[in-house]
Amino acid sequence: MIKIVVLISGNGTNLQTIINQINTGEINAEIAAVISNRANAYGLERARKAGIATEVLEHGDFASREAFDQSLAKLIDRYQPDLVALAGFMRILSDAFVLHYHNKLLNIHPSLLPKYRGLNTHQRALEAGDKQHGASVHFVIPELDAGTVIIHGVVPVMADDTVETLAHRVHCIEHIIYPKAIKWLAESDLKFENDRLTLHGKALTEPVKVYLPAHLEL
Ligand code: NHR
Ligand code: GAR
Repeated sequence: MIKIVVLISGNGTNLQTIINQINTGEINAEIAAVISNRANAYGLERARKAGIATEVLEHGDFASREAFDQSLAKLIDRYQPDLVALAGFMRILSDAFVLHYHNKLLNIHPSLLPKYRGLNTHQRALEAGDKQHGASVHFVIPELDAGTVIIHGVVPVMADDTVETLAHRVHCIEHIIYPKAIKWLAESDLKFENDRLTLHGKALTEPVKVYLPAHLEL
């Protein structure tokens, strides 16, 4: 069974869906620890309620990004995880950190990458008049939001959408695709070797597309 460390900064709804699917047996994995760079992140409470070890490492306590990242890596490595999952983790990670977890570091990003790397993705999709938006599960490489994408979760953009209504719809698809990608990795259905993805032994040349079920369209 694989061991996962989840990094969060906030609410932790993606963390919650992973906890839930582990508890129902849908994902065969163990969350060894949840680590937050903010002491007041509600996701820490979710982890405590689930009996998962929690750690707080506040970036403000460190002189530099590199110093924070080094301590973070030390903390993570105590748990010897097979996978480190960023779930709403809001700090850019230094190259050394990312390379230390080569092919083990996963992120969920709220856009259809390569569109809209970085922040304020919903607003940018609305301003561009996009008809579709969504979220991407991808491996993390030093270049921000540029690593190989496993799944695209696609949602429609409605004519009267605001940042809030669109963000809510994207969250719904995130809660479907992140557990799915982690399940595939946990069960070795998905492999990432020599920069190539295979799913059930077949080469994946583009991300798997998952669409929002109509009853969740809101
Ligand atoms: N680090 C690397 N090297 N590569 C990636 O792809 C990363 C990463 C760290 C985090 C998640 C991410 C996203 O999904 C992620 C991917 C934070 C920022 C950011 O600008 C950008 C992207 C992501 C997370 N953070 C500000 C910073 O100065 C702080 C913002 C805040 O605290 O609210 O780190 O898009
Ligand atoms: C998610 O929408 C995730 O895609 C986004 O933060 C949210 C976290 O929600 N990540 C980023 O924006 C990274 N830059 P959650 O805390 O409820 O899981």
